[in-house]
Amino acid sequence: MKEQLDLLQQKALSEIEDTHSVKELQQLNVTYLGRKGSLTNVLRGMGQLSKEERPVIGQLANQVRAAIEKAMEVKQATLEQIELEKQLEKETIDITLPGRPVNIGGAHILTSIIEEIEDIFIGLGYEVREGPEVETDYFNFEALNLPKGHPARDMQDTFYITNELLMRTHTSPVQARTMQALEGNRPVRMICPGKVYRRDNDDATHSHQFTQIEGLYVDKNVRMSDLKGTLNTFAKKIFGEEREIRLRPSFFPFTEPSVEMDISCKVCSGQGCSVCKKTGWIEILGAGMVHPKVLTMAGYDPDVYTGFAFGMGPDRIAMLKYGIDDIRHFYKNDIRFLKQFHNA
Ligand code: 2NM
Repeated sequence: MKEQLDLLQQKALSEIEDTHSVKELQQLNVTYLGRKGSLTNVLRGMGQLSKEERPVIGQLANQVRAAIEKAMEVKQATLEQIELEKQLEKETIDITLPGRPVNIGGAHILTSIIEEIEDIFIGLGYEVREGPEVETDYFNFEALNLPKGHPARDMQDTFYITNELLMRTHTSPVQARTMQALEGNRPVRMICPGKVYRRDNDDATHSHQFTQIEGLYVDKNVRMSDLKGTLNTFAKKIFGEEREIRLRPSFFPFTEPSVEMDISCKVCSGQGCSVCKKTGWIEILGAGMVHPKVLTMAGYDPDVYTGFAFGMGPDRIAMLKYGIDDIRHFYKNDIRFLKQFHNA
């Protein structure tokens, strides 16, 4: 029996030595030391031993078990170390690889152009004001000298919500609200940027929703020459110092007299090309002296206060400035279009 145990130990130690994985080692543990393992098997023969032999063999068996366990422990540590090293090698990070690009967003081109226009007028002493996109009939039309029955109030042009509520068709109601809030006894110098809505079939030059910036300057002794000087300064700042302006007579219900302003064509420098339709001039905004009725309705005495107002479309200005040929590009949110302006 002693030989049996010696043999078993030898065999076990050599097999342990030959294992290549923790899994194999666990298998050996079962084979030699398990409940149905080789060592248990040998010890089953203890019954046939004499009284004297039994403790000797028992002690030897314990030594064999201890030796096998110790060998397994050592081997297990070695194997675990090897497996860890293999895993670490497999999982190394190559810090020289290029990083993944991080896509940083940017302002929408219309936001940028609106901010640029705001900055110009802030520099001229104007404040920026905003108002609701859902407006009352009164502020969108009535207060701007567009009484009921006026053709510009046509159902065809306006998104009505109820008889009295509608989507604003321009941003001038913000100016009517501002004047009213100042109660007719303080000067006003403001611009109001924002979204406006018109019932229109979308095409390259029309959108049912677009942007507007309107401006208003009311004080004692405000004259047409102030309007011209202000808009000339604006045109040169936004389109370039070499641009000329011209004013043509026009009509708006809320101003009298009314004008439209053109800038000289940059493409052909006034020679006439397809952009300016061979005229050498490009229309960019409408303006005029605030109608006495509008001042009166807002609580200002037109014999004491006068003012000028203007309105422009940032969509159109951005299209001219950057040669964009379709207004719908602004509202599709195609990143290939938008990102062209992120360094503009
Ligand atoms: C335009 C053209 C001319 C305008 C008038 C007013 C107000 F509120 F003072 F009456 N705001 N904006 C105006 C004047 C707008 O857009 C083409």
